[in-house]
Amino acid sequence: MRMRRVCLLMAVAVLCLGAETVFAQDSARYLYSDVVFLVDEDSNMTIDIGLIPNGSSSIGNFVWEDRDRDGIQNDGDDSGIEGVLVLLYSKEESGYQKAGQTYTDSKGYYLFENLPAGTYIVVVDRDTLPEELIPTTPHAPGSTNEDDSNAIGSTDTLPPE
Ligand SMILES: [Ca+2]
Ligand SMILES: [Ca+2]
Repeated sequence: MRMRRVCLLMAVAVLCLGAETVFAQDSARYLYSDVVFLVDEDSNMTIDIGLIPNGSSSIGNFVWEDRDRDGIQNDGDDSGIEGVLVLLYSKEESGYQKAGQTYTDSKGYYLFENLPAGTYIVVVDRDTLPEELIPTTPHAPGSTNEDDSNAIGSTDTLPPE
């Protein structure tokens, strides 16, 4: 009699697991497992929570001193600027929200990885730049996306509008 009941409950558990596979894709706060049935003095050490990065996209790349003032990254391997605070903002329904921050490395490079698809703005904190430097020409004539500058504006308030 007892065995028959367990079989029925296991069938219900399988049904629940199928439904929860769908829920696992949303962004709600709490993750929960499939149903676990324990009898007296039982032990189940197989309930594990697997996680993956929320996205496979990335944004970078370079903060540099445009020594010849042409708006193009052609200023030598030592033109990158280290230690610049770079902030990432993601566009949400309520406006831009901070999504991360990092510092440029010793060569002037920065990278935000494992991002979900979306709309973003990269922000540089000028307080972390050498004082004498101002932005060069963005999207300069003769440049490409790979070697141009993307600093198109400035603001005293965050998030940017
Ligand atoms: Ca240049
Ligand atoms: Ca660029």
